[in-house]
Amino acid sequence: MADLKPIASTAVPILPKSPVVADRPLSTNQSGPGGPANSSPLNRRSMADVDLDSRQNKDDFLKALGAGTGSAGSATAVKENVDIYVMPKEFQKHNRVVSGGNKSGMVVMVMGVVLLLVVGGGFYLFFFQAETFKNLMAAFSSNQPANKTAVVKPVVSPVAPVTPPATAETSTMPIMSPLEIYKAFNEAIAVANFYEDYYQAVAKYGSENLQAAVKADKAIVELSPESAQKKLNEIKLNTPSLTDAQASFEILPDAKSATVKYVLVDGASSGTIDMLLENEAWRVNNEAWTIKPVIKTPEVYKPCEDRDSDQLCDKEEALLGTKNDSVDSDNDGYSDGQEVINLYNPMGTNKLVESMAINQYRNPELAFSVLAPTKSDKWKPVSSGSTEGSVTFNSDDGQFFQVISNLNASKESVDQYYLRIMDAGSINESQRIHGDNWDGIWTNDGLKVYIEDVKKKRIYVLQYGPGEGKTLDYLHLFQAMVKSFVAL
Ligand SMILES: [Ca+2]
Ligand SMILES: [Ca+2]
Repeated sequence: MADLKPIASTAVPILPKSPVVADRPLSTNQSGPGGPANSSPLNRRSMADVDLDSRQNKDDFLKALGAGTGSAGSATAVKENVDIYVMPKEFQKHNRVVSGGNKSGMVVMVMGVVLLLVVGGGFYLFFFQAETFKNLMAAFSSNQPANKTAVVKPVVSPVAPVTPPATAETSTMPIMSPLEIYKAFNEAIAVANFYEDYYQAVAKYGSENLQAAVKADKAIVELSPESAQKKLNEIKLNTPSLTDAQASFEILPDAKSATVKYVLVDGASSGTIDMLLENEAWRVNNEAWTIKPVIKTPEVYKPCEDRDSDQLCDKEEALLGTKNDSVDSDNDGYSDGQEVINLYNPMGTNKLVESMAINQYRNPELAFSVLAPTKSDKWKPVSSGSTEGSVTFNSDDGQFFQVISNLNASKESVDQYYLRIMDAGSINESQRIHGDNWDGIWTNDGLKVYIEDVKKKRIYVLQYGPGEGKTLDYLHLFQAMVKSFVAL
């Protein structure tokens, strides 16, 4: 039986060691084509699987196989060719348990159906009732009682909270304090160019009493533009700028009037303003100022940077495209400054209006035309008024040129006008300037000129504002603008 050893050594010990006799052969491999009906790998066993250590069992086994032939040799032949199919013990046992459990099967089926319903319901909630699903999940996670989780919260759309409608009382309460109202009134006066601007400020912020007083004045004040201007100047002079002033206000016990108090930075000037509550808003009724006399010192302006000393500032050269290190940028024998003041283009043979920054600005309503740097997007004109009014050309660095145009109903001469407005005693000949159809007078600081057309229809004021920097960066362009002025 030594020839069986190699076979045994290659056997795969899948199945439990047990006496072969315990596993009854279910069938043999004698049935020819088609093979055994029950040949699944689970229960397929061969001779190799037989426990060869148990000689007695093996011999019995072989004897049983070889019973038909009656010889040991035929038994050996059989062992080479026969497969034995056995159902493993555990499997047989297991099958016995299952086959006997019809009741358990029913329980499993019912549980399956219940599970299916639960899972299906969950899917439905998740996909079609997302809000409810979230609420349920939130309720579960916060361990709320079941009856609370069933409450579906209303869906809140993400819109701004609705503010309750204001009651009649709050909607008519004054929004600005007496101090804020007076401040706005004071600022409106500070930026007023014409008496009409002051009149509008009173209409907006003044009490009925103040409005009536100003209305009575208006007819007299507006007899001529000069008298209106003079009145405005007077008002502006008597209404100090409130920068750095200390201010406070007090609403009086009747709740219908208030007092605003100012102490100016000089410590000696102060103001008391009476305010009244009219039509549910604070109004300026009366103001009284004690103003310390100011000794006027002429404004000090710094000359501009002019690196090549050609009478054209560096900023002007940048605007016009000339060289700030060359006196004669276009090399035609005339200096840059000379060309600009005589209205020629310092970068070519043409007139100044051909320059890259200069336009001919015309305003038929205000009846004038000038050369202005509006071809450059750094300078923008702002117009106000129609028959009378002003145009301001603002630079992007806080400086401006301005032309004011007033009707001259009383045919006042420009000399009279100048002497009256400037409160001056005389005019130097050096102050005079003339155009093709106008006569003008420069102020002594060289930043303003009063112009009258030869028909005395209008008085124009042209002025240059160097801004906070107080540097005369565009003085030559302003002088050129004045020179180019035409009364229409
Ligand atoms: Ca220069
Ligand atoms: Ca030149």
